[in-house]
Amino acid sequence: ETSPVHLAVDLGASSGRVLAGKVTETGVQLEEIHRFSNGGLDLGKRLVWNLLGQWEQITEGLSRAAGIYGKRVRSVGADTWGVDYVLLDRQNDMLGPCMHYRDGRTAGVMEKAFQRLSRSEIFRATGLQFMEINTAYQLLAMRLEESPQLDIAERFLMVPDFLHWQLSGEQVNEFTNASTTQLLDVQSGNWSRPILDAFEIPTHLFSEPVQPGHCLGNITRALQMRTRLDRSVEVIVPATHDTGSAVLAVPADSFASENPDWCYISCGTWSLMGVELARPVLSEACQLLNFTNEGGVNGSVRLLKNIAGLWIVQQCREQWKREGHDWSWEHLLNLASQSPAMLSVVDTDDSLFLAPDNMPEAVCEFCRRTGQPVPQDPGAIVRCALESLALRYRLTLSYLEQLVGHSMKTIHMVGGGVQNRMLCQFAADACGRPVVAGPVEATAIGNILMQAIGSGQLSSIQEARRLVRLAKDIVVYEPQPAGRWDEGYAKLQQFLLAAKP
Ligand code: ADP
Ligand code: LRH
Repeated sequence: ETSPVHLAVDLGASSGRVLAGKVTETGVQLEEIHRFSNGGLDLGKRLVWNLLGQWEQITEGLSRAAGIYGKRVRSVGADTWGVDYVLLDRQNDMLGPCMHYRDGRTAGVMEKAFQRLSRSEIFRATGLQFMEINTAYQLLAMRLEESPQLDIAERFLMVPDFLHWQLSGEQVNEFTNASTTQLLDVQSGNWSRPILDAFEIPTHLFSEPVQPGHCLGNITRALQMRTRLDRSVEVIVPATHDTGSAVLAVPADSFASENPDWCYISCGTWSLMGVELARPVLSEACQLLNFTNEGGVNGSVRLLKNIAGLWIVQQCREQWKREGHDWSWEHLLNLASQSPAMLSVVDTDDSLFLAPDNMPEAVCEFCRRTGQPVPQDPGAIVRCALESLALRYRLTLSYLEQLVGHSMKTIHMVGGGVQNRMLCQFAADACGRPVVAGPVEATAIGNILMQAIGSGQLSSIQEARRLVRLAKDIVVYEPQPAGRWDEGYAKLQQFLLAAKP
C-alpha cells in the first residue's frame, strides 16, 4: 500500500490523541495511534494545563506512527480547544504555565472590560459571543493583576500554535483559533488594534494569522531524532480550532451556503451548536442571544453558541472515581436508562457548573434551589444532566432559527459525545428533528482533510465532505413523540426568566 499518511494531533479538554489518516477514493481511513488523558491540573492558586506533559505524549504518538508507517508519513498538523495560549519571552522561553480557561482569575473581568469598551463596540468589532473564558478577558485579567509576564512577553502563541512551533520551529498564529480570542477584527481577519489598545495588550505579541492549509515546512531535526519520523514530513496547519476541524468533517452536502437547512452540534466536553454561513451575522439579535461568529475554513463562518455540554457528566464521573467508583460510560448510561424520565431539569449553562469542586453535588444543589426533586443516585444525576443538555439544544435551535430566519431540517452531531446513544436520541426527541450522528472522530478527520487540501491531494472542501459522507459510523436517530420534553422545556425557560436581572 502506497497512499500517503497524514497524522492528526487532536488535543481535547478531556483527552488527547494522535491519529493516522489515509485519504482515498473510498473515504478517510483512520487509525488511532495513541490516546492519553487530559484535564485541568489544580495548583491551588492556579488551574493549569500540563502542556509539556501533553507534548511528551504527542511525541510518543508520533514515534509510534513512525514505527508503523515509516516513510509513508507525509504531513502532520495539530488542533486543540480554543481560547488558551502561552506567552514567550525574548529568548523564546515560556512565561509561566499554560493557564486553563476555567481558572478563576477571569471572574468579573468582563464587566471591567466593558468600562473600557462597551459590549456592543466589542461585538461589532469581533462578532464574538461574550464568555469569561475568552482570551481577551484572560489577558485583561493578567493586566489587571499587573502580571510581570505580560510586561516581558514577546510572543503570543495559542496552544496549537505552540505545538506547531515545536513540530516545525516556526511561530505563527492560525486564523480559526485566533478567532476564538475576541481579539480579531471580524471584517479583516486580523488582530483588532482598538481592542488590544483598550485592554492594554501589546500588539507586538501577534502576527497576521495564517489560514488553514498553510505549510510550515519540514519537521525539526530535534523532532526527527526524537520520533524517527522522516525529515521530509511536512507540518501543515489545519483549522487548528478543534471545532473548526470538526465542522469541516460534517457529512453534509453543502458548504457555507446562503440558506443552510442543517445545523451541527460538535459534541465533546462542550457542545457547540450552530450553522455554517458564508458571512457573519452582526445583528443586535445575535449580540442579545449571545451567539458567536467564529472563523472557519475557506472564509466560512461558524455562527454558534457554546453549551456547557458533557462537561457536567465528565466531572460527575471524575468525582465518583475519587470516591472509589471507576464506572465506565456504558455502566453510567445503563443506570441512567433505568432512572425516571424528566425528574428534574437543570440549566447546564448556569455558572454553578463552570468549575465546581463536586459536580454531582452541584447538580443536586441546583435542583434544591429550584424546588425540584433532588436526584438520589448516579443514574438519576446522569439522566438529569443529559435531558437538561438536550433541552438546551432545543432552546439553542430555536434561537438559531430565529437568527437565520428559517428552520433546520437536520441536526448533524459529531464528536466523542456521539457514542452516547441516549444523548443522540434525547437530542432528536427534544428538538423534534432527525439527528444524523457521526463521525465520532470528526475533528481528527477534518484536521487530516485540511492537510490533504493543503498538500494538493484534494482540491476543495466539497470534495473533502463527499469523502466524509462515505464514513461508516454515521447513524440516524428519528425523533420520537414520547417523553415529557415540553414540560421540561417550560421549566428551563422559567429558570432563564428567573435568572434575568
Ligand atoms: P474532548 O475533545 O472535548 O476531550 P471528546 O470529543 O473526546 O471530547 O468527547 C468526550 C466525551 O465523549 C466524554 O466526556 C463522554 O461523555 C463521551 N464518550 C466517550 N466515550 C464514550 C462511550 N464509550 N460511550 C458514551 N459516551 C462516551
Ligand atoms: C471545544 C472548544 C470550544 C471552545 C472551548 C474552549 O473543544 O474548542 O469551541 O469554546 O473549547
